[in-house]
Amino acid sequence: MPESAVHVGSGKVRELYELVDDRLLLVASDRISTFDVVLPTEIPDKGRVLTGLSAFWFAHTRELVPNHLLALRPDGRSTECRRLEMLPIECVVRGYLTGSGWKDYRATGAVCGHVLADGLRDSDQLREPIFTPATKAEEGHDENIDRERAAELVGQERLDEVEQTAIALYTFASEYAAERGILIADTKFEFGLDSEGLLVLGDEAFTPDSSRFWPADEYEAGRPQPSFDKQFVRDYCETLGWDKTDPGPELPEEVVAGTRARYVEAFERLTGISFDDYLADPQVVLR
Ligand code: PZK
Repeated sequence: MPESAVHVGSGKVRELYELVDDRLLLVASDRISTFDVVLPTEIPDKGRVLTGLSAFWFAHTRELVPNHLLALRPDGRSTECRRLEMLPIECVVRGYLTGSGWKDYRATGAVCGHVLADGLRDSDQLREPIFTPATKAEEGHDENIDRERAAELVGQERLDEVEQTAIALYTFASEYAAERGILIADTKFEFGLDSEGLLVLGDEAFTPDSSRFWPADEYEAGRPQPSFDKQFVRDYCETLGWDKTDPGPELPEEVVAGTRARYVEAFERLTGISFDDYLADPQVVLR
């Protein structure tokens, strides 16, 4: 008897389907985006790397917070998830000052209501990680909000629980990753509530698409950092004089190969598992 799988959503590089019994199927494609544009060339196995990493982190953080992962399918790119009532905020944690955090700090000295020390530079590590929620934009960029606005959206008690949980997750994963040569500059979580109103981690966790991964051995504050995964793509695009509007350029094979190797390297460093072993049996990341 075939299983029904109605398509219910598209992300830039992922698809979401409805299964029976309040389960969802999340499928990660091999598409890659840069400068917010999805490129016409795929990176082979990128979706498997991200799915495997996310499943690895779900398995390793289940004592900190329950998550929506029910099963990892044999294709290595699809996961069955519990359907949740998603909270209407993006839950971002920053350990380093970059991206929109750096932009807001330069303009106001604060990020989402966190007034920071004077004189910070691009990519500086913060004294402690900060919770910087954002609204979920239908299109365009998410908008950073302060905790008062976030409390209006989810309630003060729930927000306190989300903040404490998000900081604990980031602290755990960033320490784990730093020991393996990868700095997690910042990361985005999406939380939901189960049928009993319990907080559950959804979406993806600590993938290079939901986080900024930096190579630790090249870290130097005061300038933008190279991206662990996408730097070859960005550098190539910068050589073209492309205006960064859709459609993006095709990637040459050496950029594809180099980028695939970086994704695989991130997977292997963080999980300690060979990517070939993952392809042979994705369940290895859950053990
Ligand atoms: C859910 N998204 C974003 C992700 C897409 C869209 N466990 C869940 N329960 C209910 N809803 C969602 C989830 C999760 N995860 C996530 N939208 C709804 C999203 C990936 C692909 F098309």
